Amino acid sequence: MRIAAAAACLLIPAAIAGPAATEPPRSRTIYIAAIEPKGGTHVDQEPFPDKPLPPGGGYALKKPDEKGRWEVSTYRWDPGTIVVNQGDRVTLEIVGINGDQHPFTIEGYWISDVVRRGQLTRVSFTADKAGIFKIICRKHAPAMQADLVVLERK
Ligand SMILES: [Cu+2]
Repeated sequence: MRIAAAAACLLIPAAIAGPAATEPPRSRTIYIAAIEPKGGTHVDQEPFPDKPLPPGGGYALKKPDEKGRWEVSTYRWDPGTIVVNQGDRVTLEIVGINGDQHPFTIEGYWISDVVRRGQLTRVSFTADKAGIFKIICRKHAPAMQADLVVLERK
């Protein structure tokens, strides 16, 4: 009885696996921007944070200037989640808006290239592996990551 219950539990993850591809493979172009959201205020309104942000280039915390204004910023891929179906022919068209350059790798597909400000970088591939793959900027760790979600074709 106890063994049967344990076996049933082991079967559940397969039964509740994520969403699957529901349409035939097609070509998709996804438009992405490398951006740098920023915020700032004055020490009279909000004190400068007493804890540093993680190192790696993905976050920047500027100390108060001579007038007491301080700023925080991060680098992002926009959008941060990209969903395609397994078998799709995918083109990522990435424009550099903020930051001089973004050397990046798509984990699992092992595609690497560089995005430069004011330029388009296009990478094309067939999404033949299902799963969730990080698009990582190696210059702005840990924050500048997006998820490429490839829905399994069953
Ligand atoms: Cu970057």
